Amino acid sequence: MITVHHLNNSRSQRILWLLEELGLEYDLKYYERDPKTMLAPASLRQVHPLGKSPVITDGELTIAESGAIIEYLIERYGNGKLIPPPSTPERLRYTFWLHYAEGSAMPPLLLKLVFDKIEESPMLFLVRPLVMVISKGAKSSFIEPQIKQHLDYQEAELGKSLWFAGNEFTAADIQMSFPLECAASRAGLDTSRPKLMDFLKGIHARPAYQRALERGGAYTP
Ligand SMILES: N[C@@H](CCC(=O)N[C@@H](CS)C(=O)NCC(=O)O)C(=O)O
Repeated sequence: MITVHHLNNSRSQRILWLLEELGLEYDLKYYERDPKTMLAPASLRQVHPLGKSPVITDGELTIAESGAIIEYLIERYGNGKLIPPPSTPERLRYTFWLHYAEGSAMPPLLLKLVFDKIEESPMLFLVRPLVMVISKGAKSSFIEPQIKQHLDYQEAELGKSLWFAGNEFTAADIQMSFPLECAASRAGLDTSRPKLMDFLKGIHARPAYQRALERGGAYTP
């Protein structure tokens, strides 16, 4: 039996969604973030040394990293679903987006989150102006232009087909959901990029997405 070690408000929501799309049975083990640090509890390190979510177990196997988990589930249980046929242009696009989501789209979004948190955190009155100058400088000179470049690129790509890998919905769309949801909630993704907003509307309406939310609990990335 597949067990998903699920951290609230996290990337593991994507794995629940994938399992629901594939119609597979799975067990769910819940972990709660520390409300102050937002880190996962130490108990998650007993499942995998990195202590990050998602991580799944399946029999003797323990698999971490969203992209690797998606590849495993699709290959082992997918029966050809949610993946374009091999040696097609769509398959190459699928592989690209599967890696791009965590490898390229997430890093600037994560940097923005870190700098936003720094700006909000309590600090000595005298050091605040200096911290603000450094943080705002990093955001305006590097982080925000990077986010814009990625969102522009994603918007243009969704102008070429209905979904990221082509005209069929695939697991690459599931993988891309998290950076887009993060961008919409805290990095300025809005209706000025209609294709991306339609993408979000489309995935949120999917019954499997809704079922995953019911099982996973509150989700506000
Ligand atoms: N690239 C990894 C990222 C894993 C990751 O950082 N997960 C976050 C949740 S979204 C986490 O576990 N955070 C809690 C912590 O770092 O303690 C993946 O896609 O699986």
